[in-house]
This record gives sequence, structure tokens and C-alpha cells, in this order.
Amino acid sequence: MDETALQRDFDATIDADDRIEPRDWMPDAYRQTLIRQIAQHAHSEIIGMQPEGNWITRAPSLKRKAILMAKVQDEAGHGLYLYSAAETLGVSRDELLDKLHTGRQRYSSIFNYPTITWADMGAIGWLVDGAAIMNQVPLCRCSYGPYARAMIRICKEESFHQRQGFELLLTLSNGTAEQKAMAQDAVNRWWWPSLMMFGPPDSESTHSEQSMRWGIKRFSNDELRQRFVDASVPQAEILGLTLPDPQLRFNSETGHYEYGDIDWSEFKRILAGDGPCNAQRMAHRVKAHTDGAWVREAAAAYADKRAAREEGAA
Ligand code: FAQ
Repeated sequence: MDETALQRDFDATIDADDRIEPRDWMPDAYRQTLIRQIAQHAHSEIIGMQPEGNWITRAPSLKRKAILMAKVQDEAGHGLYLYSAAETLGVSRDELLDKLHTGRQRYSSIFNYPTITWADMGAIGWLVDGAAIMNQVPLCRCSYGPYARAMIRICKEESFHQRQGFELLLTLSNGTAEQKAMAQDAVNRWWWPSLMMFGPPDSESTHSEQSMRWGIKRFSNDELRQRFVDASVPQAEILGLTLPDPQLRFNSETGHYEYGDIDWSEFKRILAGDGPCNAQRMAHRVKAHTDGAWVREAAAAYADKRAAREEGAA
């Protein structure tokens, strides 16, 4: 088939809301957009282990430690499914990691903030995982099959993460005055960065229009951000905590909560590499990769040995 016919088939698959699979022809721009987004998503999961990993040794009880360890391991698992999904597009994991380590691919802005108290574990679960779910549930219907399928399991796990964060904050909020103040302080610090996770406003989102046409994104950044605000306000009331936005108010005509201005200059600073923890996150990630070289070499040597043994036996 010539390129025009291939493009016609591709367009028909997208229009019919069917899935594109790895062996199907796809336009190069579609492939590159998916590689960018899936890689950025995978990197976010892996870098996202750091802020919470910081508290594993300091969790206040064995139960909380076990929960936090399981959550951080889940994030590693998500990273692995997502790297595998990206590999189906013809890139290698080494290539993707190299791009992360040399600043040629991004990870989510949210993971450049520090986790300074135990309550941050609750705020991350409730708000960061909550925002992640809001953004990722529609990705279960993404037009690219391997990404959509990976998202199904990821969303189930994120849903558990969100509930554990909510429960942690609820416990603190119903605890001593000091514990409640710690929960409130964490929510104050994580609320605005969580809103930024959805990406720039639609008017400045370079990729949204095309990604929505391709069925990669199903909703715009602002639509998902609004859904998140609408879902979070009643949850904050149940928690007995406030959200740090004096302009937050319910508009009975639209049925949505209106919120104050997001500080997009802070978002841009973080994307440019100048957030509170950008340098620390990258240095830690590169060191972990370098320190783990012997594990990768040993695994490869073992696989070679096994393959040679199996070949000999055959
Ligand atoms: N951070 O044109 P758009 C998680 C960049 S997983 C950094 O709107 P797009 C789980 C964007 O890349 C969190 N950069 O872009 C967890 C583009 O840059 P470029 C990650 C951002 O792709 C929880 C430029 O701005 N989730 O949290 C951000 O259409 C707890 C223009 O933006 C995903 O990755 C940002 N927040 O929409 C783990 C979900 N936003 O390449 C551990 C999948 C935008 O032109 C603990 N990704 N940029 O230089 C998506 O849905 C989309 O990629 C968006 C951005 C919505 C993030």
C-alpha cells in the first residue's frame, strides 16, 4: 500500500475509535507524540518514587511503613509497564533513560517539590494520585492499544493510593491539634502544584489539539483540572481541611467551582529545571542508575549463559 492508503486506514481506525497496535502503520508524528508522552509518564513514575521513598524509614508505624513501601513499589511497576509500552513504538529503554538523564525528556513538575513532613505522604496520595487518576482514567481509552491497556492496571493501583492518602490525612485531621495543623500545612503546599500537573492552560498547550484529534488525549488540560477541583472541594470538607484558595467558590449556574489564578511562572521555572528539587532529583536518579550498572550487567551475563546452555542442549 502507498502512504496515502496507509494514512487513510489509520484515519479510519481513529475515526471508528478502534485501537492502533504496534505493528500497524502510523504517521511518524503520532509515533513521536506517543513516545514523548509515554516516556514522560514513565519517567514521572520513577522519579515520583523519590519524594515518598524519603519517608519509608521514618514512617510512624509498621503498618504505615508497609503501606508506603507497597505504594512506592507500585510506582516502580507503573514505570516498567510504561517503558514497555514505549518500547513497542521502536525505542529502547536505554535510549529513554539516557534522554531523561541528559534533560532531553521531561518528568512531571510535581516531583520537584520537597516532602518535609509525614503529612506530605497523605497529601501526595490524596492530591497527587487523585490528580493522576483524573488525568489517567481517560487514557484507558487512548487510541494506542499498549498504552491504553497499561493504564487500566495503573489506574486501579492509583485508586488505592489515593484512598490511602485520604485515610492518612483523615487520621491526622482527627488527631491532635498539632497533627491537624501538619495535615493542613501539607495540603496548603501541595494544592497548587497538583493543579499544575494537568499541564498549561488550553490556550498555551502546544500538543492538546492534535493529541485530541488522534484520540490520545480525550479531554483538555483545563477540563480535567476543573473536574479535579470539583471532586476535591467536597473531599476537603470531609477531611475538615481547607484548600488554600480564597477565590474558590461554587458557581450554581455552571455547577462548577471557580478557582483563583495559578502561578504559571512557577510552573515554567520548574519546567526550565529551576524548581526546589530538580537538581537533587536528577542527581539521585543518575546515581541510582550508575550504581545499578552491575545488576544490569549480571542479569545480561546470566541471560547469555542460559541462552548458550539452551542452545547447547538443543
Ligand atoms: N510537568 O501541550 P501540553 C503520577 C509539558 S504520574 C512537566 O499540554 P501534553 C503517578 C509538556 O510535556 C504523573 N511538563 O502537553 C504518581 C509539553 O512539553 P514539550 C505524570 C509538563 O503532553 C503519583 C509542554 O509542557 N502523568 O503522578 C507538564 O499534551 C504519586 C506543553 O504541554 C502523566 O504523564 C507537567 N505537569 O499534556 C507517581 C500522564 N504538563 O514536550 C508517584 C500522561 C505539561 O512540548 C507518586 N501525560 N508539560 O517540551 C499527559 O496526560 C500529558 O502529557 C499532560 C500534558 C496532560 C501531562
